[in-house]
Amino acid sequence: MSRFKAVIFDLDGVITDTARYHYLAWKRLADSQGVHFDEEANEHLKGIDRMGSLDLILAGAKRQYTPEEKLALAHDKNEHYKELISSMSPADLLPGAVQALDACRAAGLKIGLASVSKNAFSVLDSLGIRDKFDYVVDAATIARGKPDPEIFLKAARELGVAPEECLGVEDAVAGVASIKSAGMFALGIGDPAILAQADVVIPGLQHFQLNAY
Ligand code: B16
Ligand code: MG
Repeated sequence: MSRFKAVIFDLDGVITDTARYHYLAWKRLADSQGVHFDEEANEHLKGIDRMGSLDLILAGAKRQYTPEEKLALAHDKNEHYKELISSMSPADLLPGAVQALDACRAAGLKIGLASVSKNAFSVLDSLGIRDKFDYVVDAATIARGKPDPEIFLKAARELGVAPEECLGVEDAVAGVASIKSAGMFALGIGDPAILAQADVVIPGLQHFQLNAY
């Protein structure tokens, strides 16, 4: 028995490792603009939406960009990213991801997905797991990205479950903050020193144990 009625998962970094592809696409863009960008800087972009990520990268640029230029750069990055993820398959599921989803289903819990990625539906299809979710938030309908609680609250509302009965699963600092300000229990995936705000942190979903939280 679990004390939760729903589990709401993040996608990138929790179910599959698209962070690498985001990094490669942002790196090419940063290089083209003469802006320094490395894997450490990329850590700060995790869970941050596309335009927010671009603003963080361009903060290191020598000049100002017009809104039109920014849209064009974000578009180019996304085209490159889509090219990179086009060959994804079920082999790109992180260890334990399917087992965790199936354990939630077997326990009778609702399952939601709260990704700010506008590519989330196509990634789910490539991974072959779209039908494992009762509700997937459409990132295009979200006004405020993580760390705002909006996306997790929307998932809970659509699943018909009160926030305090939801378990949120996240790999990003901004994502954990989003879960906590939504009033949910936060399971962090990664390093406890980085995800200090999470209630519990595990290294990956292969360590997911629903009844332990
Ligand atoms: P897109 P998540 C986030 O997904 C990523 O962590 C973040 O790096 C990315 O910039 C964001 O999605 C937007 O993605 O450009 O595809 O719309 O972690 O919320 O699943
Ligand atoms: Mg993530």
